[in-house]
Amino acid sequence: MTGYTLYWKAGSGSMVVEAALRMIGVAFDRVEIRHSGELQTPKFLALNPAAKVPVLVCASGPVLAESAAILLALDDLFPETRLLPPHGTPARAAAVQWLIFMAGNIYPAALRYYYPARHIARGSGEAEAAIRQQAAIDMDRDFARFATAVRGPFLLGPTMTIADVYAAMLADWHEPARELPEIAAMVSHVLENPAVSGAWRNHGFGA
Ligand SMILES: N[C@@H](CCC(=O)N[C@@H](CS)C(=O)NCC(=O)O)C(=O)O
Repeated sequence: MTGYTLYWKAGSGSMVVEAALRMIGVAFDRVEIRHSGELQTPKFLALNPAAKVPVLVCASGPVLAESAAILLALDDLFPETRLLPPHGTPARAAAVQWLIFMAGNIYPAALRYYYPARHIARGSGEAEAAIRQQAAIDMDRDFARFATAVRGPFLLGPTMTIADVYAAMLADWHEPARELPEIAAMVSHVLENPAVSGAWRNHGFGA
């Protein structure tokens, strides 16, 4: 047993956490969630009552959920990896701002797009189609906002941060985002990193 256990699901947001762990180079165990029912077991709900992956269990005690929060915690634990720029710098503030923007806007829109029935009390085919349509519009708008901030090829210029990996992950869920030149260039550069491409393949991204 290692110091970290990642609960992960193919195609899910646990990809960016696995990429971060691989970038850090720390050993970790992996527990695969194969279907949503496994998230509803008492054992899993004790880890994350929200019944969602990713979850990162640290042998030292903490159980972490919420993708952006896990990445910030890993950056605090392993600052030498530079998942994010150093504390107190304007570059870090910008990277964290966009990381939170994506986690708070684009990720939830992707969930509305793929699981519209979960976002309406009494669904109908028409209502769910409307939710999907609006979610796609929201993602188009928010990726366009993000793209204007990208210096190229990465958000902050020549140096990749975990915010770029997060953006690439979300873009894999929303094909129109990859038509934006800034995002297309970012995704291809992000995938040149072997740690990221390993996690990407493991999670079945790019299929
Ligand atoms: N805000 C959460 C969202 C996590 C989330 O919604 N994860 C999805 C997979 S991408 C999930 O576990 N859904 C439950 C399910 O598939 O039943 C985060 O950033 O970690």
